[in-house]
Amino acid sequence: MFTTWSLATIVVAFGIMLSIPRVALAHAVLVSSQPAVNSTVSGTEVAVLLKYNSRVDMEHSTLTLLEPDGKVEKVAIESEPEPGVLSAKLTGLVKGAYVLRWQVLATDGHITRGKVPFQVE
Ligand SMILES: [Cu+2]
Repeated sequence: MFTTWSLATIVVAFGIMLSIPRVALAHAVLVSSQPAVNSTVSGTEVAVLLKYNSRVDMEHSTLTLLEPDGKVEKVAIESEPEPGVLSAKLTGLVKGAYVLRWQVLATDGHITRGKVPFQVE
């Protein structure tokens, strides 16, 4: 009995999971980034360009940078060169591993977040 019940629960749960990606299509998803995910850049300054699949609200979006020494810094979003694209500038970079974390508010009112790990040589 218990096994049958569990299987039914799993099937229902899986059905719900399958329906989520269709809803998620309305959210802002990162299409491309500069620096690219897992790329290596050089120099102390890097221009950031994050491109999303939908319009985002620059005022309610945030960028933070996890630095090689573990410090987390807020990064100012400079401009929205075109709808769905955010630009920023990273300065004072040193050699090491960084993670740029983004959180954006899409025009559908949903917040999405993600990260862009990259290396500075
Ligand atoms: Cu959405």
